[in-house]
Amino acid sequence: MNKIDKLTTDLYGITAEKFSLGRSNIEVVEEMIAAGVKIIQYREKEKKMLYKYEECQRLRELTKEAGVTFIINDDIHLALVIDADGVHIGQEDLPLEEVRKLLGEDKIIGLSTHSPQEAEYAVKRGADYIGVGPIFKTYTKEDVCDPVGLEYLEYVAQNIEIPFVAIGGIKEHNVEQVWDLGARCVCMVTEIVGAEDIRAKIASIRSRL
Ligand code: 3NM
Repeated sequence: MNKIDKLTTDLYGITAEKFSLGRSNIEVVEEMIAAGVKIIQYREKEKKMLYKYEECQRLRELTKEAGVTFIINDDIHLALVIDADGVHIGQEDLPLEEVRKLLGEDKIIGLSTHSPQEAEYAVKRGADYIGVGPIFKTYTKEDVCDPVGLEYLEYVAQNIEIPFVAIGGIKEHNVEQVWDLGARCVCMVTEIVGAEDIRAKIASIRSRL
C-alpha cells in the first residue's frame, strides 16, 4: 500500500488511556479495529518508555494483521524500533526535515497545524498529511491553543492538496458540520475511547458521514 492509500479513510483513531473508562489501549484498539477504523495513532504522554515500547509492539502486531495504518505520536525512536507506518509531530517537535532524514521517504509524517501559514509551510516541507485543529474546544490535549474554528478547516479543504485530518472537540453531534465543509478524515479522541460501546459509537458516527 502506498502512503496515500494508507491515509485514505474517514475516521482516524487516537489512544488516550486515561479517558478509556478503565480499559487498556490494547482493548480499545481491538474495538476500533473491529469497527473498521483504518488509521490508529498511539499517543501516551505520561507513560514510561519501556511500557510504551511493550504496548506498541502488541499494537503493531494487531494493526499489521488487520492492515491498519499505525502512527506514533512524537517519538521517532519508538516509531523506528516497532516499525510503525509513521509519526505525527507538532510545531514544537524536531523539524520535519530532520525527522524525514531519520525515517526516510517511505514513512508517513503528519504535522499538526493551526493556521493557513502553517498548512502551506507543512506542504512545502514535505508533510504527508496535516492535522487541522483544534476545530472546537477540547479538554483532551493539555498544551492546546484556542479553537481555530471552521474557517481554517474550510481554507484547508479548498486550498491544500495533501490529506488532512480534522481534530479537536469533534463529537458525534457536530461531526456533520466538519464533514460538510469538506473534511474527509476526522479524528475524535474522547468521543470514541470514552464511549461505553466503542463499536456502536463508531457505527453511529459513520452513519452521519
Ligand atoms: N491534537 P478530543 S486537539 C491530540 O488541535 C489533539 O492538534 C489537537 O481530542 C490539535 O477529540 C487534540 O477528545 C485532542 O477533543 C483532541
